[in-house]
Amino acid sequence: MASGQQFDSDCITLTRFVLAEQKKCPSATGDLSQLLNSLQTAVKVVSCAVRKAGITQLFGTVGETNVQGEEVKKLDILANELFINMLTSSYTTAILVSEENEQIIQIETEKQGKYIVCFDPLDGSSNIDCLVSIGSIFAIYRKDSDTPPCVQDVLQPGRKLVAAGYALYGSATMMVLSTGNGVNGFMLDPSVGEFILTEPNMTVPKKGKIYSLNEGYQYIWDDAIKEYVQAKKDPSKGKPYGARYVGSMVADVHRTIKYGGIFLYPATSASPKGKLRLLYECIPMAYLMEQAGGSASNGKIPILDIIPEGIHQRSPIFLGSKDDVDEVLSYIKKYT
Ligand code: P6P
Repeated sequence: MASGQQFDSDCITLTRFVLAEQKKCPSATGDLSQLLNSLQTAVKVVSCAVRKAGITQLFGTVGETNVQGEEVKKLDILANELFINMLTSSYTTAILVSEENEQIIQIETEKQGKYIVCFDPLDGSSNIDCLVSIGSIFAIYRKDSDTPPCVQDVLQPGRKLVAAGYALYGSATMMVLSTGNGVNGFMLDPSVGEFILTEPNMTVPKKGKIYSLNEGYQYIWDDAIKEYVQAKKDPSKGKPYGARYVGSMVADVHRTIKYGGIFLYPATSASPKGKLRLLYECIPMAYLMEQAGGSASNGKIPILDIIPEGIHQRSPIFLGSKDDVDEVLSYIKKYT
């Protein structure tokens, strides 16, 4: 929209894009468009709050811990309330699942719609106070049953997703979204308050030159991961990869889509099921990665084929360029 003093009188805003996608689908009712517009309102307010956090005393903790046993930061609370309130008042959702809430959130009958949204309202919150990029992640399913909303409605594999996306609060704020026809990136123009299509048809390179995982756990990785990571550094096995790790999944995944390579959060002896949560971290990121031409696995099967058994279930995850994911899976296969 506004670049320097130039204005694009026909720029594609996220709202326009979503409406155009809706018009491509004759059976569409507009509910998904309404849901995504409510989501982007929540993201805009979170973005504003993140950028003012230091000034408005939103840094720091509220002295509580969430269902994951992690310290809850003030921005976490605000982000969670925004997502819940904006989605509830969109009249398009029946159930919400939040990283911050132990139980599912059932929408009151008079406001119920047909969608289920699983979200991490502010992922990477341990990075808030040091100004490292953080993000929001969401996954949208259709409620298939005509029985009253219950947790069973939520436990759907990623293959049944309607849409998924994330917001990255980095040097700029960007929403990256897929509704099943590829991946598109929308940069927030804060002077206008609109998300503008700046990265159409995002595609992950087939092979990359970056590996991304927390090397602090090296001594508690499985042998396959130890051998794979060692190989990425060994000049006798080809040009060594670069190492990059932000510690915010949204930032690490966004870089992986843009530049290629692989993001790994493997199981360790300390976290035998991995750390990242299946419903609102692994599945939406795996969906986006596959839509962008990459792949995502738990080390045995594609993430999108996993049937969730619990709303806060964790999973190992290996995602990124197809060739890089295939390579790490070949190491894992050697040890099974
Ligand atoms: P570790 C942030 O806390 C998070 O949930 C993800 O955003 C990130 O990828 C991961 O945990 C970082 O975990 O164990 O490396 O600090």
